[in-house]
Amino acid sequence: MEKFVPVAEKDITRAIVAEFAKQFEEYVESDCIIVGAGPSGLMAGRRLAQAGKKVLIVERNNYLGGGFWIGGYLMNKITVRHPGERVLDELGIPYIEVSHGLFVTDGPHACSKLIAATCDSGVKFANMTAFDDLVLREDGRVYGVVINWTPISALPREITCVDPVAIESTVVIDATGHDAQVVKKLEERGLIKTKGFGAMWVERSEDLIVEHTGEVYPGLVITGMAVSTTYGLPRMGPTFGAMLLSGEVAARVVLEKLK
Ligand code: 48F
Repeated sequence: MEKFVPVAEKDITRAIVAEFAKQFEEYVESDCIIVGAGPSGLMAGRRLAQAGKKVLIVERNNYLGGGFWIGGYLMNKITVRHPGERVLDELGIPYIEVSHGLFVTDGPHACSKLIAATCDSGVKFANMTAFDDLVLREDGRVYGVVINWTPISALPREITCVDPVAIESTVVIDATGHDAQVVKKLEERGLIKTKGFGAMWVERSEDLIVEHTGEVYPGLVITGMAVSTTYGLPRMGPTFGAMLLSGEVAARVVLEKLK
């Protein structure tokens, strides 16, 4: 059997540190920072990177994919309504049509393919990294985000006093799902008023979320369930076509702004 090449422990450590530092420094400034690696954030990132843009996705969890892994009710099945299956076709995700225009696929298969496709497009990730705040200037525009390692917030206050750092981008996308965490930072400062998502009404919600996806404040675009929370749209439950298509719309809005 072929043996592994001899490498010292210190060389492995050096490789990790050097490559992390190189990427981190490069992505201190990018075209677009997306907060949240759920289906809408991944889709937006993929479309932007496909258009040649420099994109960093900040994700507080170790795993990427948000709610796209397990779909509804911990049952590992993802539903998508027409025309969302266009994205499943593009990514080579197998699915079945259970009734006219209603498709079902396996969460792990769909999610892993979307993550891989997003990586393939050139998007970079800062996972285990939590969005903490926005970078705002007097001109009333968003210039970036303040981030910290996720474990910092889990440690007792008395043993942690770790200042966060800021990274900049021309545009920021809030793809943090129901919590709309980025938009909420504007609300805390009285710059915007969110309505909180409404009661479930799937027939209305998917179209409304895609229609309302866009710039909510200069330099800040919203996508996915953050749109629902911001505008008080009905919640949509365990169906995902609107998340994928909303991500595409967000990318189009950002590309327009980057022109
Ligand atoms: O929740 P999530 O999947 O958002 P989405 O893309 O899709 C919503 C659906 O999954 C589902 C639904 C529709 O079918 O109702 O819920 O709108 O992904 C949001 C991601 O953002 C991350 C979070 O861990 C998740 O992966 N996130 C949330 N807050 C922060 C964050 C934060 N402060 N910093 C970094 N990441």
